[in-house]
Amino acid sequence: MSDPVPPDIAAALAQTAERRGCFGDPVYYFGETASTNDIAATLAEHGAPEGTTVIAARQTAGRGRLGRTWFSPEGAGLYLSLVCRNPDAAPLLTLAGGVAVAAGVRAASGLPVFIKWPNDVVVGDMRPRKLAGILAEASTGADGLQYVILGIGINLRPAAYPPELAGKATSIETELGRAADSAAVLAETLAAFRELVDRLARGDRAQVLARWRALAPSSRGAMVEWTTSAGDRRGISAGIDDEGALLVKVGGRTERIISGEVRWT
Ligand code: BT5
Repeated sequence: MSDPVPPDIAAALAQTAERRGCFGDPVYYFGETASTNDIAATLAEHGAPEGTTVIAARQTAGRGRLGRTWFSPEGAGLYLSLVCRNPDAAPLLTLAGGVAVAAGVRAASGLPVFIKWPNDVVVGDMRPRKLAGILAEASTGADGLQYVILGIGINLRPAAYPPELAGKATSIETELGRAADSAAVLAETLAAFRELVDRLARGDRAQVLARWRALAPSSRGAMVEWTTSAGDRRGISAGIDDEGALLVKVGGRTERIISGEVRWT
């Protein structure tokens, strides 16, 4: 059983109903849950439509990629997951999620945030601090893709981050020096996401990629390092290709990185 949707969220969703389309409709709100991605996946298994949204005030087992933890204390962040079913949009959903969060945060707060490949929303150029993260989890069946759950965590207010996040994590309020309107951040993110997914569904990848590239200056010309089974490698970032892979110049060659961890050095 879900909890009542807080009035500020209900009001912001009502105000943006036309722009956000199916995203945020229906919405399920929980005071506490293990992970909103798990609830959204269970709902999707039971036929929940595209746009179904799960929001929690806190998560007890929020997760990132590759088994990592997403620190999700009460009141400090927005924790939400979206059910996405359009197979044409699926390949670039993570990138679209990053653009949507960046656009939503900018529209609702004015804070100039950027994207760090593949899915970090950050503040600051030289020493980027992470403000938000995106986790796309796909479920495939015999007929191909069934759904993708797009999980989004956005830090709104300062929190007692664990020591390993000190200096690496930040929040909208920390950066702006004033409170963020969390309901507006949510509603603007959903509206931006809807526009991007509509474009992908029409086969228009170019605009989504162009917006991502414009928000991700560090994806070009930065020194990066990554680990392969053959050891550490270094190169200069050279943008993303049309599938969203990071291109890196190593000597005279260009390598294509599709997953794993890249370190900006
Ligand atoms: C991500 O993973 O950045 C994806 C985060 C997705 C979280 C949302 S919240 C709603 C939904 N439900 C879930 O259970 N998850 C999604 P990744 O790129 O692997 O980054 C994880 C790393 O970010 C951690 O290892 C920490 O270093 C750092 N981190 C953890 N919590 C953070 C926070 N609140 N703010 C900034 N950095 C954090």
